[in-house]
Amino acid sequence: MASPLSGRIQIVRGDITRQPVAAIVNAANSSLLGGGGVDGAIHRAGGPQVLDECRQIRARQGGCKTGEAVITTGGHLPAAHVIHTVGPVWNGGHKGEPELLASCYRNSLRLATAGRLESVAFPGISTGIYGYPKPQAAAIAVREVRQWLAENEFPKLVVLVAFDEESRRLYEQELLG
Ligand code: AR6
Repeated sequence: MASPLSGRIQIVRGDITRQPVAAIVNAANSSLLGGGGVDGAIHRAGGPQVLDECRQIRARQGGCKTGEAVITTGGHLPAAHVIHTVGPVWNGGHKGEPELLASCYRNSLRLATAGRLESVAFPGISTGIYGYPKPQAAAIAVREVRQWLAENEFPKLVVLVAFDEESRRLYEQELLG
């Protein structure tokens, strides 16, 4: 039987900067000043307004801790907002990484719910430069999104963006399993 939530979670293979959603999530670092990977791509596509708001948040609260999230405009992106969250660096898995990664998803979704945002797209937080194994990260992403959607009316839709085929397959397995 199809889960009642199945229509509210989508898997898309592609570039998160192109997603026509209310908010995209950025896999940032605690400085909030940009970096490589998806962070670099989002700042390039979003333009100076995104960085400027990140700087203002940094001046106010000193950046963003691992597991937490902040929200800015989307600048030139199709998405109106960017939710910046800081994933854990993988360090073998016994340094609180699973809990911190779960917090990234929950705190990002909390901002989306608070803003009554219709749709949010996530990249595989921590699964690039930060080295989190993709299978474990996909399991946490799907578990946290499912649980959040079961308990909240917003966002109506969560898009899990897979940058490569392996990630797409892992999300699909988790969603069907
Ligand atoms: N669209 C969707 N997914 C992407 C894109 C894209 N345009 N580009 C990369 N990915 P990473 P992290 C995938 O390294 O591991 C930055 O320097 C990528 O294949 O961007 O959380 C920050 O400033 C991978 O699966 O983020 C931090 O210092 C996933 O996005 C650090 O990297 C995340 O890869 C954060 O590392």
